[in-house]
Amino acid sequence: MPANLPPEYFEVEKTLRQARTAEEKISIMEKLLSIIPRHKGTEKLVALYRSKIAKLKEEIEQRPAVRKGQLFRIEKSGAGQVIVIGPPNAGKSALIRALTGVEVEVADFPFTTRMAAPYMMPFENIKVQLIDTPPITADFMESWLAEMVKMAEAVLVVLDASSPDSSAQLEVILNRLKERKVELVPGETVIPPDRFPFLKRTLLVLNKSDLAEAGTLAEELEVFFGKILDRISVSAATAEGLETLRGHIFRLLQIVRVYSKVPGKKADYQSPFILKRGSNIMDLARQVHKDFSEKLNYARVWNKEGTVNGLRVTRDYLLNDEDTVELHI
Ligand SMILES: Nc1nc2c(ncn2[C@@H]2O[C@H](COP(=O)(O)OP(=O)(O)OP(=O)(O)O)[C@@H](O)[C@H]2O)c(=O)[nH]1
Ligand SMILES: [Mg+2]
Repeated sequence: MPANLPPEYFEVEKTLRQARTAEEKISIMEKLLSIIPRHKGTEKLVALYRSKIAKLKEEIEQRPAVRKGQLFRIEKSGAGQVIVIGPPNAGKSALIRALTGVEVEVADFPFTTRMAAPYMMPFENIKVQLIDTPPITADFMESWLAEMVKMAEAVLVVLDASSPDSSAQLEVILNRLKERKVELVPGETVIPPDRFPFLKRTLLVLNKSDLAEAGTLAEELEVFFGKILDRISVSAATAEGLETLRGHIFRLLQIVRVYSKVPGKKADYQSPFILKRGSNIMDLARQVHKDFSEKLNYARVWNKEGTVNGLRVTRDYLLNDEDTVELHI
């Protein structure tokens, strides 16, 4: 009996040839299983893929522990580190390419990205470090990925808004991280420093908004998850929503930019000091110079809006984004 396989089957089957790792092969074969129509003529093929997947899973289980425990960290750079995670093919790399202008490898098959890699995203007068990562699936997550999420200041979860699998994939990601003691929380959450399990401020990025099927994911997520995380619709392909996304990423970091100035001179607006939101004059003084932190007498502050204009303040004055400060010994 003929198998009558649809053309999509052969498209995906081609990518199997390029698959190198067991994880990759499993992911592609599962995709094939979801495409193959079920009838007498395809029984053998379905059984074949099932047994291949089972063998590969065994192979993964039996890998030596050293590889599993591999440590991996990326040196922080810029105003903050944001890790970009998600299911295969969601467009994580495409999004990073669109935000940074760097030629990140993007392709139409799963597990294109195999290693974590840092890229710098310009935002106004600062740069934010974005980390591209290999995908997370129900069958596989790199052992070091959860550790890297713990190290980052914030998380972007990229989903393909045109895919019917995205809600289920989000659930897999949330659960996988939870198993490793990482919980993803909304962007405005204030996190106590000694909080355990780790809470990470997160934004859901619903990518591929340019595709016709992309309209319903936001609603679907609302039904499944309620308002657990903030979300934004974008398209890495057309750049729709990307400027808004940049602003969201900046706010996710919960930092303020402060310009320090010498009396009688202009501040350098191109190189702000970066402080955590909630920092005061004394925190700034410590960053500017040891002398200031030891001998600081008072400071003068100007704000962005022009409503604070050279106001004389004490050490515990709370700083706002884009304040200009003159430190006086
Ligand atoms: N239409 C459309 N296609 C997109 C968009 N973003 C990414 N793609 C396509 O989606 C496919 C996957 O993109 P990648 O950026 O490689 O996806 P990824 O999430 O990095 O995938 P892995 O590295 O395998 O985890 C590619 O064919 C991209 O061209 C988008 O906004 N719109
Ligand atoms: Mg990628």
